Amino acid sequence: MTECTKQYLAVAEQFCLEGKVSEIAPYGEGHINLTLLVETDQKRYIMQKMNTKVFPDPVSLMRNICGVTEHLRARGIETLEVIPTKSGESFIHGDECYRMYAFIENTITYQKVSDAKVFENSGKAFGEFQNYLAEFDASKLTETIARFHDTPNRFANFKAALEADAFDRAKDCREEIAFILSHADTYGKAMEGLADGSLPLRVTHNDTKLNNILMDAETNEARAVIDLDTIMPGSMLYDFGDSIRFGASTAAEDEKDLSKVHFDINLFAAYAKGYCGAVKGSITEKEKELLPYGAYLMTIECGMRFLTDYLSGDTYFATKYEGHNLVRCRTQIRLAAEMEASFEQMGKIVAEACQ
Ligand code: ADP
Ligand code: GN1
Ligand code: MG
Repeated sequence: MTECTKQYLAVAEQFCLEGKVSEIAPYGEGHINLTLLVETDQKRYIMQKMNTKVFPDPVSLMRNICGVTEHLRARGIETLEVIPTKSGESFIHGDECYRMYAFIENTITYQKVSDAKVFENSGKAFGEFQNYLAEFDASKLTETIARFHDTPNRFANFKAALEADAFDRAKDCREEIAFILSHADTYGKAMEGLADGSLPLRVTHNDTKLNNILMDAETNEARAVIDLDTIMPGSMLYDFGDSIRFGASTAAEDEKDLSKVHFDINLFAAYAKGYCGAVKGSITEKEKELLPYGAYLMTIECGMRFLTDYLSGDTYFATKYEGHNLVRCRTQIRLAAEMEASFEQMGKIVAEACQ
């Protein structure tokens, strides 16, 4: 039994598992929760130590997840299965919070787009997911992170972190800071549209990166949308945009060699084909017009979030080395700049994909 297994065995045994636990090991590439693969002699599970600093109300969070997964399951859609604790709770609620999911077998999580078809399939699945959520009663949902994609507020947080410069790191990222500051007038369109009603408020996933969807290991078709922590009212621009931010890049989110990082318009087109094809029955003209902007917005917002975390001493995103958040910020800035220069082409692609 490994040290890791020993450390978490007592936790895992509090859940209704089939079989006897043989191994527990860290798993996946998520930036927020501590994810562990739990193996028994009969089945595999995913156990997560929930990040209660990021999600301060785990009770409401799990109520959201149980509600959404029941909604999906009732419609025959494959989704996360919450494994209850032996006392019948949906998670362990204590100084540390843990939850358990059935492992969704015969699937692959991609950290980078392997071919355009996979990305198109993920777009179709996120689009369909958007349609399923449209039937979900938003009043049953708690906002798990306040102002999650309120970019102007993210910008205010960034400026506060810069002002404080608590770790004396601003000197290492002058160029990145200048880029974020110089784009201040581009951050408001989504929030303004939601506020004046010209953009519909929908129930959205809000964290649609490629590793938050499981693809079938044999067919490469999407099997299940996962990481349901941030399902909240939001805009379609967020879901479309965040997928593009992560997937329509020629390199990983944390590629150090920026010469390898480019916005790939062909991958954008593949995703747009899948996503717009799925939502064309409900997407509005204004949303169509702003989807390219949504891609830019989610990218620059994420860049500013990475930079804010770097300036604040890396307390939000999991990092593997000092400077990891700065490296991530740089790729996002590079992508956002290239997207800005491609709005016209992106617009044509979206218009065509919506027909
Ligand atoms: P985080 O919020 O930290 O991103 P996720 O819920 O996205 O955590 O989980 C991290 C990774 O674990 C996913 O990218 C995926 O590879 C894997 N994973 C999570 N849940 C399951 C599951 N039920 N079955 C198979 N793999 C899973
Ligand atoms: C986080 O949880 P994960 O790793 O799927 C983050 C997203 C960011 C993303 C950047 C709750 O996603 O908002 O876009 O990292 N999730 C949360 O990779 O903040
Ligand atoms: Mg995730």
